[in-house]
Amino acid sequence: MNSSDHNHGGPTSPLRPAARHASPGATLPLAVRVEALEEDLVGIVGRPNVLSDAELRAPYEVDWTRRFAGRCAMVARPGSTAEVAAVLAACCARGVSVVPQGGNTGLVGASVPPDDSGTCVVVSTRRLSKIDPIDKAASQVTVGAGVTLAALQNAAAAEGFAFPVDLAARDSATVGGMVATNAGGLHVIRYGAMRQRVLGVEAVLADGTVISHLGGLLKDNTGYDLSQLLVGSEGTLAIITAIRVSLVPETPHRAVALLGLESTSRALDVIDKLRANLPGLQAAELFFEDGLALVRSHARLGPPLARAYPVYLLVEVAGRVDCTDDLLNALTVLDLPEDAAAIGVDTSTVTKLWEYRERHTEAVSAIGIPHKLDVTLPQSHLPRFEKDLRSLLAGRFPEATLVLFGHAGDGNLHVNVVGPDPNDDAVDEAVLTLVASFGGSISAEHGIGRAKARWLGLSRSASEITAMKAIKAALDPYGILNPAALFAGA
Ligand code: FAD
Ligand code: 2HG
Ligand code: ZN
Repeated sequence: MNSSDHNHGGPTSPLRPAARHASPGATLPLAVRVEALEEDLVGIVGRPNVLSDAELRAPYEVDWTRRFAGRCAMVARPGSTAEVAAVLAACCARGVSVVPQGGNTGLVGASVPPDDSGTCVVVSTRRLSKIDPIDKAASQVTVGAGVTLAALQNAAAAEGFAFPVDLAARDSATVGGMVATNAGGLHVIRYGAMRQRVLGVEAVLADGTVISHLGGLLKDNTGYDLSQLLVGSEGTLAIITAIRVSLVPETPHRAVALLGLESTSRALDVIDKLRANLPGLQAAELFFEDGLALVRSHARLGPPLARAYPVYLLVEVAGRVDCTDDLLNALTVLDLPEDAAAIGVDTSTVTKLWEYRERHTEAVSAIGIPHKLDVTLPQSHLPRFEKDLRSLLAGRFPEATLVLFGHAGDGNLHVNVVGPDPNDDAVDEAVLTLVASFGGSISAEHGIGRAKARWLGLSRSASEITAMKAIKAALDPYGILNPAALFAGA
């Protein structure tokens, strides 16, 4: 490991000596320790980067869904890896817990304080926003954890590359947060999720120790892969400060088809056929008639097709040369009625067609605070799961509105349930139990966070959870990093 600081230009204030081996000073009352910590943090990141005023803290204390909120003592905004290290060393020495936060677009409640005690520190990574020059020979780049997905995508495009993980929260979600959640998104069928793009990370452990492995070597069998261990760790093992990612060649030509279909089974059949005929297929997104109606009324959009269909599938193909004919030829094989497809090849039509799918999340939020359940099923079980889910909700939660959509090509459905009290998790329990009965996963891409910690055992065995807890205890022995995430009651 070398311990180079990716953001070496950052620190302006003198760093306090790290209290690495001090055990949390638990002998003093927590309120006294938190007060002393504020002075420590001001000494590390400077007064303007310690937000303790309620109004300044507020945007960091509630999550995107509004279902999860809490209160912290302060928000610390370090500007370099060295500052993150000093902040964590100080929090560890004072025995004060830390919630790492990037863009705060996470959907499982783990980026905000877990309760109203006002005793934790939110560490925001947004100032870690440096993008190194692209290593063109290797098709790689190192970026700070606070770089947004859109900024990384734009930097890659400027040099003829693409960063192919994509999601609707691209303007706010940070690369660090996307690594911490192993974000999936819209192009997993072609390029995989974040895990497949991460070649190495720099991170700070709970006691302030920096670990750094940003060399980007393709072959590197030198023991445990600590970088991959941090992918999907949801801020429970370390704060990621920089990431080395792999890029792909830019594919500037895109073509999209929005198809109206009669059933979910038919949508899966279409996906199978397109996969076989379209090597450039990069998205296969599913939504339903009621979800489309909600999006259309929220976003004031006209109908995409001449008539309504029960099921919609949005498919996208992209390449280095025009791929419109590829898409049209592949659609011919499907034998669809003529008016059942809307095609987009220019940027404006492509963007418009994507709106019908991408705006589901905000349209759901506009009608209430959802129970948001992000699940994967073995693909062949999707139609049966959909049927059982609809009858389960109609029978047990008649007041519920279900908005179902997702990445059908990955077997990933987003189950949004609005109506039941957001503080009552009976509906979460019922849906996740149904998912487990199909051999599915209770979290496809958003993570476990706070929202699903109680049900981790539905997807992971007791011995797996014990092994995960052992790793947590080894890297964060005082349990100060995101204590409410992942493990219930940890
Ligand atoms: P945050 O919300 O700030 O944090 C998320 C988690 O990561 C928390 O546990 C936090 O503690 C931890 N964390 C953040 N930064 C760090 C760090 N530097 N080091 C250690 N831990 C850290 N997700 C998908 O997978 N696919 C989608 O298609 C998708 N679409 C979305 C669309 C919308 C409109 C919205 C609002 C969200 C969507 N998401 C999607 C969810 C969200 O954008 C992702 O989970 C994203 O990865 C979160 O990034 P963030 O920077 O906002 O992280
Ligand atoms: C998406 O695919 C996101 O749009 C958000 O993962 C899903 O809002 C949701 O449930
Ligand atoms: Zn998604």
